[in-house]
Amino acid sequence: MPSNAGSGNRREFLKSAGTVSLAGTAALAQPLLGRGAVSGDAPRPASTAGLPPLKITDVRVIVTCPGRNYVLVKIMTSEPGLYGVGDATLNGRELAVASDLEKHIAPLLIGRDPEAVEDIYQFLYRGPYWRGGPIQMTALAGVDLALWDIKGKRAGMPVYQLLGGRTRIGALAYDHASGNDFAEVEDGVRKAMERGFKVCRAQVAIAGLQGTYGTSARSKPGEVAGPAPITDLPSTELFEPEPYLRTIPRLFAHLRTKLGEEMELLHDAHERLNPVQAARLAKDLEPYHLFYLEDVLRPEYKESFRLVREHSTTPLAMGELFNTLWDCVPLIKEQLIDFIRCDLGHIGGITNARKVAALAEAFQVQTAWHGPADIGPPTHAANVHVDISIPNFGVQEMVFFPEATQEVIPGAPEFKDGYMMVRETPGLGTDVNEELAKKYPYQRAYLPTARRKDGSVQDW
Ligand code: GCO
Ligand code: MG
Repeated sequence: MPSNAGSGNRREFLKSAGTVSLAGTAALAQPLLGRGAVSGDAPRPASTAGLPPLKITDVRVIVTCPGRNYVLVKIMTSEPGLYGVGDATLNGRELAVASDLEKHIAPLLIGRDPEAVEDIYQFLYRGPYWRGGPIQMTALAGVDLALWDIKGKRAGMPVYQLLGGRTRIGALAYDHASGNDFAEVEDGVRKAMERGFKVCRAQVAIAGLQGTYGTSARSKPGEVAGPAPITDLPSTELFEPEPYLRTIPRLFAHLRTKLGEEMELLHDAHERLNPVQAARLAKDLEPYHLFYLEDVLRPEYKESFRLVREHSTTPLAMGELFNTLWDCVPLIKEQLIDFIRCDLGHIGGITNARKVAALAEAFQVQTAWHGPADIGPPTHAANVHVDISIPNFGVQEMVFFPEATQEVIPGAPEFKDGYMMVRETPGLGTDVNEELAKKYPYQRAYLPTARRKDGSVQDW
């Protein structure tokens, strides 16, 4: 039992950015029964022909805030110099995931064979009995990405090669445009077009409401991801469905009149509507031929997608708040959506995303993985490795990371002529500079919240 593995001084890590090491103690506490024989492991023969057996020797959890908070997982192995880096960032609950990784998950990994990616995924998902949820699934994603990174490095191949090889030249990317009025949004879409984007999301502030999702943080299309909303406590926005429902179709009417039909446009309703409002919006947007309408309903109400579907041919995307494969099943198997847009960082990483993608393929649903600034470069890289190796990829949300983030967590995918490209280096292509990370300590930050005019709670 690695129960006491360094519990004392590592408590300190929660107070600032830092590196948490679990080397040594936990490994020594395990009776080593042979290859891979750690607690909860199955004895199995070595599978990597010609290469010596590998063991996880250390798990480091790095919390850093180079512009906004990120949680990185660095898994060290018994092969000198061979390690993997994963991203376990959950916006606004970073320390809960870091603590899960450090206190509960890392001790289980020491001594284990890092090549057994699926087995480790199953063990960590089903092993604790309590399963799913954003905190646990983000922690799993951090581990999963680091393991795929190790596998790629060991094989000497970029991860997409291990997933079956290329199916396309790059991942069609979309940018974000937003503004206080239609002209500002139009300007934003034009800038995205000039930069080479073929797809752009459009969000506009709603007159009379204070703050509107998607119109403040990333207001400069084609530029770096906006600053994290680092406020001591969450801000409060105001939302009313009626003005929102009247404004959005007019925005797209404006954009189509000014920009024509060529540019692909999409919109994120951000889980704020009820079923009949969602159906109305989808129907009213039909003439403007959106690439898709995103998250019209809250994730709990999968059944309600049927109503939206029955009333409109506007393509629908959903999934960034899903945490498991089974969250995706109802919408996919009934073809109630056209794009599944899970967050690889919150559904357990590449291992689970491949299954979601394969399930979607069988029902003619395409992927559109979540790619905001609040997940780190390793997840963005993982998105693209999957995008370019599956047959049913749709589109990829992307951001440009600020310089400080690029220095601390280098290797994010590159943008070229409308597409995202991963680096051709072995593994995921991303890394973490642990020394530099220490210069950017964690800062408490929350997502905004929202209320209705009568003061009641509203989804943001
Ligand atoms: C998107 C998302 C984000 C989320 C954010 C929350 O489509 O990019 O909706 O903007 O709000 O990831 O942390
Ligand atoms: Mg969204």
